This record gives sequence, C-alpha cells and structure tokens, in this order.
Amino acid sequence: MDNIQPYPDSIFKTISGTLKEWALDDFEIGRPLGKGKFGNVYLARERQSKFILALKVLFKSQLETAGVEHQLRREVEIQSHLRHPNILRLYGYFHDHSRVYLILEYAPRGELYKELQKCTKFDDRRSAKYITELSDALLYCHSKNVIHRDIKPENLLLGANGELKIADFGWSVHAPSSRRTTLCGTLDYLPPEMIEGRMHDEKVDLWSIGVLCYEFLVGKPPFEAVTHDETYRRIAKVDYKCPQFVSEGAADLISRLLKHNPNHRLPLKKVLEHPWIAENASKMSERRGVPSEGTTVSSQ
Ligand code: N15
Repeated sequence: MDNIQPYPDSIFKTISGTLKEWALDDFEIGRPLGKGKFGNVYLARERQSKFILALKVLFKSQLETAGVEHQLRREVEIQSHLRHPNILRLYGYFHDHSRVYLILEYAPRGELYKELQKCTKFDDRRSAKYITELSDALLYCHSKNVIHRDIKPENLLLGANGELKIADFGWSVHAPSSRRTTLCGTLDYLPPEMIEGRMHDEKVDLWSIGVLCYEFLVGKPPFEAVTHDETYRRIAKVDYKCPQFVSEGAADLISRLLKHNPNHRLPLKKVLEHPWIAENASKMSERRGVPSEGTTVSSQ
C-alpha cells in the first residue's frame, strides 16, 4: 500500500501487474463521434478487454502550426488527474509519427445540446438535476484549483443513465454542428469580468451555472443577441429577464448567480442547498435519473 505511485497518463497497470503503453493497434475503430479543428473523435474498442471508449485523434502538424502543444500537454495533465462521475474521464494517451491520441470515456447518450434542441427546453426537475451534477463536479474541480471557464451545452455529454458529464472540448474541438458560429466563438457564457478582460477566478463558473440554468429552462441563453457587441453590452449590464413561465424558485437561483460582482454570487455549496434545487433534484433521483415523462422502459 505504501509504494503506490501515480502512473504517467500513457501507462496503465494491467491485470498481470505489468506496465503497458498503448498503441493504435490495441483498438478497433468505429464510427466518428465528432469532428474538430485538430482532428476527430471516434468510437473505439480496446481489443483485449472489449472496453468501449472514445478515441480522439489530433494531428501533430496542426498542433505545431497552431502552437498549442504546450497547452495540450497542460490540459492532458489536468484532465487525467480528475476523477468524478460528472467529469468525462481521460484514461490515457499515446502518439505516433503524425498523431496524438487521447483515450477518453465514451458517453453513450451523446451531446446535451442536441437533447436541448430536441426538447427546446427542459422542465424544472431535469434542469435541477443537471445543475446539481454540474455544481457537484465544479465543487470537486475548485477543490483542486481547476477552473473550467468554458461551460456551455456544447461541452456537456450524457452518460448511460442520463447523467451529465463535463467534457471540456476547450480550445481544440468544436462539434461539427455548432449552433452559434460567430467568428471568434460565443460570448454568451462568459461573465462581465472575463469579457472586460479583468482578473477572474473560480467564481466565473458560478456565472456560467446561472447562464446554463436559464438556458435549460428557457431554451436560449439569457444575453443572446444578434450581434457580438449587443451580447457584450447585455452581459456588462446584466441585462436579462426571465420569462413568466420560469418558476419563482428557478428565477431566484438564476438571479443569485448572475451577479456582476463575483463576490456576490451564490457559492456552489449554497447552490446545492437552494430550495428550488432541493425540491426538484431529489424528485429526479427517486426516479433513478431517468429524465423522461410517462413510461419508463425497464433497464438491462
Ligand atoms: C486537451 C485534452 C486533455 C482535453 C481532453 N478532453 C477532450 O478532448 C474533450 N473531448 C471530448 N473532445 C472530444 C470529446 C468527446 C468525447 C466527444 C464526443 C464523445 C466523447 N465521449 N463520448 C462521446 C460521444 N458519445 C456520443 C454518443 C452519441 C452521439 C455522439 C457522441 N459523442
């Protein structure tokens, strides 16, 4: 028990106790799951264990040209040490002459933004469940001094039981069918201190939770506007309004998160204790996380 050391990310301990480095040959490659700037993500299966995963392939030439190798290294380092049910696992990585491969957790229920597009908006129970899972994951990240900064529906996947998984597509990958294709990405989820280029800390994530809670319930983010400049202006003035159909409790939580002053935002622990969350998220878990109305198909 006393000689357990953290292994480098690319090396796994096998059942026989030997160390193993992965290679492309160890995997069967399936359908593409997404396309990105530096490469694609594929469904894959590890030959020996038959373990299903997502294999992300990045081209070294493109990483070099963009000068993001250092950033990739840092992100791999951070991501590989995070262990939380609501954070997509990075199991390891390897590389060959031309490519870097990231061995990622496969999220069977796919992308959350597609689900939101399909449903237009989510009800209170489902929204509260996602906000709970998100807050729980971020509480864990913040305890490790990791700030996410870029939480938006496009960065969220769904596990086998419909549970939310933060999959930080970060700087490198954008889903092929990105909803907002403004030239330099969307401002919608960024807090005033970030768009104004001021100092920011982990409280940026509290703002993002407020934005997401609004978007889950309304179907579009609170500061959405035709132009980049108009979104900027609306964020800086915290200019948003909850539609009438948003419940009082939800509107209260959103208003406690969308505060211009980061120090006035409701901390994550208080988010989890908020009456609207307590009331709605628990009803969800009694239903074992199945986020649909009506009949429940028996599992397994
Ligand atoms: C810099 C590096 C350390 C960051 C590591 N994290 C990522 O690269 C983030 N990332 C995750 N980039 C791509 C993915 C990704 C993982 C994309 C899609 C999936 C994935 N796991 N599972 C999917 C997935 N499952 C699906 C099911 C149905 C339809 C689409 C699906 N995509």
